[in-house]
Amino acid sequence: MRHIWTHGDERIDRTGVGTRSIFGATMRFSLADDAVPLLTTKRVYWKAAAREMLWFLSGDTNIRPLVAQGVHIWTDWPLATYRQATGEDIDRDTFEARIIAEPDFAAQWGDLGPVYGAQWTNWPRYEPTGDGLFRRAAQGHNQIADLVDAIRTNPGSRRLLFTGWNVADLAGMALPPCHMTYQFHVSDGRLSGLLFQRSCDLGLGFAFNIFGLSMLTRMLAQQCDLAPGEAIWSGGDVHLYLNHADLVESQLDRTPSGAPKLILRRRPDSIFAYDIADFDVVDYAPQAPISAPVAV
Ligand code: THF
Repeated sequence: MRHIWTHGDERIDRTGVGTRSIFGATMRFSLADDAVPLLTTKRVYWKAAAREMLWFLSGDTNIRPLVAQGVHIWTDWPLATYRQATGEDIDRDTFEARIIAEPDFAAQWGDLGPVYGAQWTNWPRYEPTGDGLFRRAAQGHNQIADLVDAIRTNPGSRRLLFTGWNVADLAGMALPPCHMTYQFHVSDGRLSGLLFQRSCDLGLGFAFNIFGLSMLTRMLAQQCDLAPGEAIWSGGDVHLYLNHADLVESQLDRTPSGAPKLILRRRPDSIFAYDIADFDVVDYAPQAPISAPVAV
């Protein structure tokens, strides 16, 4: 954070907010003994990040179940689309209340298009119709189910990966995937996860994305009877938004402390059967939360 804030290349980004950015960065964290990378220089709402990861795995792409659980991190994109399409100056709380109360409204305005969950569990698959044509199959490729099978049956593989970057579907997405490719590796009975993230909001999203990677790696390790290895994170454009000065400077003034642990309380029957109550974070005593605006 200090390096980017001091030496980052200042540029105008897609959102118009402006960033300081570097290109290419790697971090690695041990997941051994339940260790989990979770910022202590501000409170991170890890349950929101955990609910988001479970929502990806459910295959859902509508914000409705998130909003119903009090997770607001995806609301701003459908809200912007709604405001633009209708010209209505609806506030965020009213929009979220309608998403929860009115299923038709949620179906029309709450969907993000074929984003993470759709590609992870239902990547479009085509089958021949018999007359030289192809039609879209009812069930696509479930990359997550295939990954669990592959880790179990072929742990030495260098193809233990899934990706959300479906080129043909990008135009239909509210936002093309940022944390786009996850690769896994088994060595010495330990499972490590590596995430390639093409674009990283280091002030807000990163804390969620690294927690998600770690949680998913732990779940996969548990399902495949492996011990947790490392969480390795690799970023393309890694940036700090210029309107995050308070967030950045307050955190740089603080000293990290403590060693939070992620506990998996139960071993569900499948990678798709986890519930938020199956996760706990202990030994987490962060410093005060710092709020900051998200660039849409
Ligand atoms: N766009 C931008 N500009 N930054 C991102 O981090 C980001 N994401 C997702 C999609 N587009 C993005 C959305 N994920 C927060 C956290 C994650 C998000 C979006 C927003 C956020 O505002 N966090 C606050 C509040 C948390 C809460 O309300 O519980 C925080 O203080 O952490 C990156 O995946």
